[in-house]
Amino acid sequence: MNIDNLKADLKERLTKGRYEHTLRVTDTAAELAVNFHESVENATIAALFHDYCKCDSLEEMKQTIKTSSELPDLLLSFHHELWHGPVASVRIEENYAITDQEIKDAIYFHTTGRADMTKLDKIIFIADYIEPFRNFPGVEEVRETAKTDLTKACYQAAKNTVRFLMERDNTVYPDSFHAYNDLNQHIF
Ligand code: DGI
Ligand code: FE
Ligand code: FE
Ligand code: FE
Repeated sequence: MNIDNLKADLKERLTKGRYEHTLRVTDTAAELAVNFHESVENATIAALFHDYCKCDSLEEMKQTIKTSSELPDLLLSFHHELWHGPVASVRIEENYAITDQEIKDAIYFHTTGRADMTKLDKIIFIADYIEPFRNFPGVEEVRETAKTDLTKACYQAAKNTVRFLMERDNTVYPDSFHAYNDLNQHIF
């Protein structure tokens, strides 16, 4: 896969802000891959595609979820912010013949996390959370932790996200709870 062609496709599909976020996530993911001995190529591809469907219409994403056997209809009962990762994992196979399950999973689960996250899942989850322009409360602690302990950084990020959602009386997708509980058991 030619990275420059891929970036040109992304630039066309995404808003300027989303494209620039994608490039920052990609740089962050590549750095984490080096530090934690993961494939830089896989981290780069997963990061470039992680928000591939972020700017798609809700109607288009809804149709993909309804028709794809890989995507549970449960997604449709939850906030549409949760749709773009799973939908992207299906679209990139159709559009770029990406069949690598590790890459597809890291994209699929980048918003919620899941139980038993792979190292690539963790790298994309954290790169998306700590890329240099992110400024949520608590992000500095996660950035610091991510220098030495990827699993603990995921735990802190998952905990912040679940707490943030609950404080606002938002619903929490099951995989977000599964990620929190599973990471908790690995930390303590
Ligand atoms: O696509 P990005 O903006 O780069 O980031 P993202 O894919 O990590 O998150 C998109 C949004 O999804 C973010 O505002 C937090 C929200 N979110 C994460 N987990 C859950 C969730 N929203 C709901 N309702 N439920 C969740 O479990
Ligand atoms: Fe996203
Ligand atoms: Fe489905
Ligand atoms: Fe993102």
